[in-house]
Amino acid sequence: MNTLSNSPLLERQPRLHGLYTMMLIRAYEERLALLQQNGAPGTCTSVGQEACAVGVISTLDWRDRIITNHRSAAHLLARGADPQRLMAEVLGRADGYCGGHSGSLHISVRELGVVLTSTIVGGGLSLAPGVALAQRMGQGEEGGVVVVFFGDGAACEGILHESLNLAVQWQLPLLFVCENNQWQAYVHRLETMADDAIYRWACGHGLETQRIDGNDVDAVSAAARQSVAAIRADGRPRFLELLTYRQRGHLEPDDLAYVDHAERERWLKRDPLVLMRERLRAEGVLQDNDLAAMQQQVSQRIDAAQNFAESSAWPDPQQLLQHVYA
Ligand SMILES: Cc1ncc(C[n+]2csc(CCOP(=O)(O)OP(=O)(O)O)c2C)c(N)n1
Ligand SMILES: [Mg+2]
Repeated sequence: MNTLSNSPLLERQPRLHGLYTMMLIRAYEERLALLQQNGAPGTCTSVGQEACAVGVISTLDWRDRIITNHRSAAHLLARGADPQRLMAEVLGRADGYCGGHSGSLHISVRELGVVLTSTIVGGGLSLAPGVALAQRMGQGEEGGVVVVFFGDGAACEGILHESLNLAVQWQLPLLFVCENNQWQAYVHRLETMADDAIYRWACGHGLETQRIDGNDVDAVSAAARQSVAAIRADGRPRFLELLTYRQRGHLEPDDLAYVDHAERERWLKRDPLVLMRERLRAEGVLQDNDLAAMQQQVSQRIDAAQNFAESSAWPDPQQLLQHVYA
C-alpha cells in the first residue's frame, strides 16, 4: 500500500489514511489535467469519484484482483501504485509500469493484482467472469475475490446482463462495482436509461445488490466490506451501485458547456474529500496541523512524480513490439 512509513499517525488511523489516499488521487489527477491542457497525452480523470476507489479497495487484500477502466488512476493509487511510475506510464516513458507502452488506458500491474484496464466501454465486464472463473478453479490465491469497476454507461450495454448471468450461474467470486457518475461521455445518464436504478437490474439476475452514496467513503467501505466478506464466505457474486459525480470533463480540456450547472453545484457541495475531512474534524480525529502535513506530503509526492516522469527516457523503439505477440 502507500508508502507512509514516516507517518505513524496515518498508520494508526485507517480513516485518516483513507482521506490521505483520496487527497493523493485528487492531486495526481489535477496535475495530470494540467499537463494535458499543455499537450501531454490524454487520460480520463476521476476527480469527484475518489471515495468509490478508496472505499472499495481499502477492503481488499493481496489475494484479490482488480479490473479497471478508462478512469484507472484512482483504482491504481488506492491499490498502492507508485505515483511516479504511474505518471511515467501515462506520459509514455520507459520507467512507467508497462514501459510506457500502455498509457493510462491499457495499464496492468501484476504485482498490484490489477489484471487489466479496459478502455473498451464494457470490456472489463466481458473479461471479469473469466478472471473470476480462473480464481474459482484455483489459479489465484485461496479465497481471492475479483472486483470489476465499470460506469453507468457500460451498465447500459448488454454485456452487463451476460456477465451477471454467468457470474450467478457459475457461482463466481466476483464483485460488480458500478460507479454511477451521472455522465456517459457527453450524455447525461437520464437520457439513456428508462429505469435509472442500475442496482435493480442486477436483482433480476438474483444477485444481492446495494445502492450506496458513492461520495461517502465510510458508507462505501462498509458496503464493500460486507460484500467482500459474503463473497469469500459463499463464493457467489455481489453488486454495488455507487452514486457519485464526475466533477471534471470526460477528457481534458473540456469547457463543460453541456453540463447542467445547477446539478453540478449540488454535487460539488457533496465533494467526497470535503465530506470526509469535515467528518473527521467533527469527530476530533483530524487536527488542522495533521491536515497541513498531509497536504504538504501529497504535494511533494506529486511534484516528485512529475519530475520523475518528465525526466524518464522514452521507450526504445526497438521494443515497440515487445509483449504484443505471444
Ligand atoms: C465500446 C465503446 N464505445 C464507446 C467508447 C467511447 N467512450 C469512452 S468512455 C465513454 C463513456 C462511458 O461512460 P461510463 O461507462 O458511464 O463511464 P465514465 O466515463 O462515466 O466513467 C464512451 C462512450 C468506447 N471507449 N468503447
Ligand atoms: Mg458514467
